[in-house]
Amino acid sequence: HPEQQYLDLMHQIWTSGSERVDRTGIGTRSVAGAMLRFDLADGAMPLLTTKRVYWKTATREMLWFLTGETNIRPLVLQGVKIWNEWPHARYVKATGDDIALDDFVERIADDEAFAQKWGDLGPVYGKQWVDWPTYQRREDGLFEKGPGINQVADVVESLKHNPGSRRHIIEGWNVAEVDQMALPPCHKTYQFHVAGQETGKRRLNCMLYQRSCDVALGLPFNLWSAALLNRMLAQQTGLEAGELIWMGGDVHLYLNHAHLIEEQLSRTPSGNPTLEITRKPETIFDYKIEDFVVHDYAPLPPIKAPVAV
Ligand code: UFP
Repeated sequence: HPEQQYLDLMHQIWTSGSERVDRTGIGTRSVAGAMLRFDLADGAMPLLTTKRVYWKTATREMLWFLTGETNIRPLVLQGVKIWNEWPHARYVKATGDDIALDDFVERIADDEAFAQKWGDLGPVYGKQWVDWPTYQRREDGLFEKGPGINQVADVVESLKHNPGSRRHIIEGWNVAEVDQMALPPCHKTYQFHVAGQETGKRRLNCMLYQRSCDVALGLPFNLWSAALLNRMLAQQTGLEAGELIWMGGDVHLYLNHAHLIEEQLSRTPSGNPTLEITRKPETIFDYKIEDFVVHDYAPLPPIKAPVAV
């Protein structure tokens, strides 16, 4: 079963990873460098079955990236909670107001001005993907802001018109801006590759380089999202989905996820869930959550664990 790769990686890190103190203070076991490969043919998706993965949440996040939005409010209004901890922590630190997370999030939902001030994550994925900043030199020698670069739209164009290119890249790691981001990008580089040009059955492969990976909580989402992005791009460019090749840099398990890890490693994958996209939207930016239907997904129950902030 393709999911066995994930479980093997988890097992390997847990049994032989090097233990270290990390930024969050929780501690991890970690390995350097790992690779997973998933065939996406016929609708197949890397959607874990050994615990329920909330693929709709991950899909809403992906659609939010594609809008270029970096404020958590649109996610909050859809009930997506995954980014809430960061603005909350920032608010508590900046104001000394010891507001509970739930109350903070309610305020983000109810008070647009408050959300504008405190709900933004800085120039994270969405901003870099569709509006990477540029600078132009004016006649007087000073620099002014130039038009942003939409990397996603550019990749759609290059896949259509120059499929053999080795430059189909979406990059999140803007060196000049990482220090303004609530969290520097983890899934930082996507590269696309069109195979099978000679056979007429052309497939779109996606390689993702993830610099830092929480294997228990982050990776199930990151795999789904990368495969999803590949499917949408394939649909938009008239290609079949090929393979997802995931590469991790610092690939780790948090020490306070022991119960999750032990439970999940005792479980067996089952079935092969598939994704159906029910409509072909006009552009890569026009997908709606209703366009996605998952078939044959009968996972084992979710396993809760705290996210390291
Ligand atoms: N992390 C992921 N995937 C994500 C995401 C975060 O695994 O999509 F946003 C994890 C990796 C790491 C932490 O445990 O969040 C980020 O911390 P750092 O920036 O110190 O690597």
